[in-house]
Amino acid sequence: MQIKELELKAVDIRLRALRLIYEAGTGHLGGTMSAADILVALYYYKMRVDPQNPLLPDRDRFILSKGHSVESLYCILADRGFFPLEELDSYSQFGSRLFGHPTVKVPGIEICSGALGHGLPAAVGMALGARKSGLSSKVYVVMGDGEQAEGSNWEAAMAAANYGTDNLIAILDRNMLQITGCTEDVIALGDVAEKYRAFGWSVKEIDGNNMQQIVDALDAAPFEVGKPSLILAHTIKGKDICFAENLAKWHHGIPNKDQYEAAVAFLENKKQEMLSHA
Ligand SMILES: Cc1ncc(C[n+]2csc(CCOP(=O)(O)OP(=O)(O)O)c2C)c(N)n1
Ligand SMILES: [Mg+2]
Repeated sequence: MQIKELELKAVDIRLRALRLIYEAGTGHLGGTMSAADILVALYYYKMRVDPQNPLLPDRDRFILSKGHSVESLYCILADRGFFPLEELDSYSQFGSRLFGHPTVKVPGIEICSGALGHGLPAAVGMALGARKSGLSSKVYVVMGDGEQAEGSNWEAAMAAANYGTDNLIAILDRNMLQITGCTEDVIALGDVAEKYRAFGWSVKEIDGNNMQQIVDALDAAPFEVGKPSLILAHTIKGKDICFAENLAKWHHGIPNKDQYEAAVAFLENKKQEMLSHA
């Protein structure tokens, strides 16, 4: 897909994910919207995955380590054909496999995630496994910035550099918020680019809601031979949900009817503007 198509797709995915959360009355609006552009670039542009054969040995692997942001991912997996689109209606319903956090019951999901701090360690193992098996697979993992407070990330970061896993590309959704407030007020993350560099990673900073920048960074990875790559993606939590941007209370806030309709109108309008400029 070209950049304009990817941008349009991101609007559609936001509309679908918003509807999922509104209708189910549960979900994580803020983080699913901040990461939506990154997930669209991965699934419609970059990753080698086959919805008809989700366990293809040489597929690229994706882990949503900040598993609470799963709604955009479900919408993408359904749209790509990993499972039927109609199944999205069952999100968070009793008996559905579309839980509020990803599980391996869902085709296309590689690991259960949501307990923060597990995605990067698992990704390091997958990257090493792929290399040892002679596969050209890349492993992509999306982490949260609040999630960086989990010490397991730093053990994994050290191991990844130690083993030179340059088939590992981590993307850090740096939206500056976690569940209770600003990351810098809860557990300060500070200069996270320098921290990862000090751990032996190669780092690029981008606007993580800018499709061109996301695509360019994904194309440039690995940034250095023999080093794991970190894309430090500066994003807006609640991106494009007019009343929810940059507000911690929308981490898992549920829109009321008026808010839902206003958000849908904003996104539909954005789509029309994009189409009229196409
Ligand atoms: C081990 C663990 N501790 C606490 C939580 C509760 N929790 C869920 S989301 C969240 C905040 C995550 O913030 P961040 O990683 O910045 O995600 P984002 O801002 O992208 O939503 C927390 C603390 C959890 N899921 N797992
Ligand atoms: Mg965050």
